Amino acid sequence: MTRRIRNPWVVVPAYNEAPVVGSVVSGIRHAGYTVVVVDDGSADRTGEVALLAGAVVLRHPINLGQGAALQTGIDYVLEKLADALVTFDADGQHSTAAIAALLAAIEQPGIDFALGSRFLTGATANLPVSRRILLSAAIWFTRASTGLPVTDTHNGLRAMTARGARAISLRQNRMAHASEILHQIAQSRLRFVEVPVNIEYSAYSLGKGQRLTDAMTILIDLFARRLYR
Ligand SMILES: Nc1nc2c(ncn2[C@@H]2O[C@H](COP(=O)(O)OP(=O)(O)O)[C@@H](O)[C@H]2O)c(=O)[nH]1
Ligand SMILES: [Mg+2]
Repeated sequence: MTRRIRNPWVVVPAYNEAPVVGSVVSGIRHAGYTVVVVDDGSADRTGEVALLAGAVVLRHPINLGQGAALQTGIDYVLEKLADALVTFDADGQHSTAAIAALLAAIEQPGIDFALGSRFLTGATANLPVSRRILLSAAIWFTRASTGLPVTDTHNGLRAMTARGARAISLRQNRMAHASEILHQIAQSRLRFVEVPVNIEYSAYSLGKGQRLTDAMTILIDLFARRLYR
């Protein structure tokens, strides 16, 4: 028997995404979902654009990083009695079709997390070679340190039940929160599945995605993990 999700929310962290966040929000709204955008201290009109497109908008007065933006969104939707949530990037890289697939995965009994993967059969991973190399290293480290047999680690597209969300408490800044989530999933002993998702690498997203310095930060954070365990 499957569980029935009644009140799913889509949580969108956004930092200076005014050119694209409007179409991202309206795509999610058209797919039938309630969405909260966490405007992470943007210097542009991200918050206004998201609001006009039909999102609930929360604002950080200063930029706190993607992990903090996600945690603000997670706390908010739990207060709104969401029974599930999907995390979704604001930069147009994610496809709204994935939302239903991820939610269907956590409707399976005993599954509290569905993690988007670019590297499962069914996904087309058209990512640039430099990203692929970077990700391979991150995936290798994360598998080794969490013991979770994941095929993708730094993918912002995921779903979790409210119970799963309550087991997550992000403290890592910048992009290191992606591996932090996996560590907390491992610690929670709740079950996860991976779901194939396609990620679009547009000129826009490549222009502002993670850079090599972020990758170094991720690797250093992975090594320093004992600090917060
Ligand atoms: N880079 C960055 N992204 C943030 C921040 N806060 C929120 N975000 C959002 O997090 C999402 C993922 O960021 P992105 O740079 O595209 O990462 P990538 O696609 O994993 O390389 C986007 O929707 C951003 O708008 C921040 O401080 N820095
Ligand atoms: Mg991106």
